[in-house]
Amino acid sequence: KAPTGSFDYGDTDRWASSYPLCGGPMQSPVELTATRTTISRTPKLRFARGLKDGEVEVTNTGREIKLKLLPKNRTEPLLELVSYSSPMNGAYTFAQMHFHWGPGAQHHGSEHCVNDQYTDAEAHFVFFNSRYGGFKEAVRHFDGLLVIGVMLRGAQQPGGLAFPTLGLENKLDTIDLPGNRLTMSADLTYFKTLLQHAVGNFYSYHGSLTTPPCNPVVTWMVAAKPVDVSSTFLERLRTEIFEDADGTRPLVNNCRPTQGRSGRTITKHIS
Ligand code: BO1
Ligand code: ZN
Repeated sequence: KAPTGSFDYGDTDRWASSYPLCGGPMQSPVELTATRTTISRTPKLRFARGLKDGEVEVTNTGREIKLKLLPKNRTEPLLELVSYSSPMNGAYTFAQMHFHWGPGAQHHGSEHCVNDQYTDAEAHFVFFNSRYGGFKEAVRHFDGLLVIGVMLRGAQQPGGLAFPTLGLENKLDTIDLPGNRLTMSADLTYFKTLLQHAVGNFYSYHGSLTTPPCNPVVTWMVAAKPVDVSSTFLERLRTEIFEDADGTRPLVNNCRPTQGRSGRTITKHIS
């Protein structure tokens, strides 16, 4: 048995031998298509608490780049999303955001596939159900987590709604190796705009964490439309961020292949 926390993207079919849940039903990601999909008119989602200026902690975990918000007063969630209709049916508190990306060129880097399209990368905004008070307790419940996925498309000159990199491109050298982290202050208002876009038209289904231990406790909401991100930024993620302490293996291809849908309902929500 592999040590806790150890898994390999070259070997996704064997995750289940160390993490049984990864071989179970209701796994993520999946292919999301407009056909064989239920359409639902969904009331606009509300943010109970919003993002303002804040301190952000950015970590190279060796698997991904992860962003956390650092609240000044730890009892106050910095971002809470509320909806009393399906698929959320409650309030969810923001935990962290991270990216998945590919090796570039002809290879995709998103985990989900929307309308037969993979994109260069995918951002995940991870929330836990506020009724469970924290992530650890939430992963023990069917309705414990909400992850909002935003498909990212590399663009020379991002137009329209572009992904906010928060000035991270000037600081990548400090998080090149796993375990490295930095704290920076950032204007987070644009994240709210992006999330507002994502929760306008989206696909939802019940799935899992896309990494071990693959708990099938995630309400997935994936934005129907991809968002642009600078292709230079993506290329720098692929070449300047490493998965090993020696800085010899670039961190690329941290995306799990799509999993069987096996009878699950996918709903397309239109606001
Ligand atoms: S994902 O959004 O399905 N790719 C995903 C996969 C794994 C996690 C989160 C989201 N992992 C968990 C860790 C916890 C940690 C939590 C919040 O993220 O297993 O230890 O507390 O950062
Ligand atoms: Zn993810």
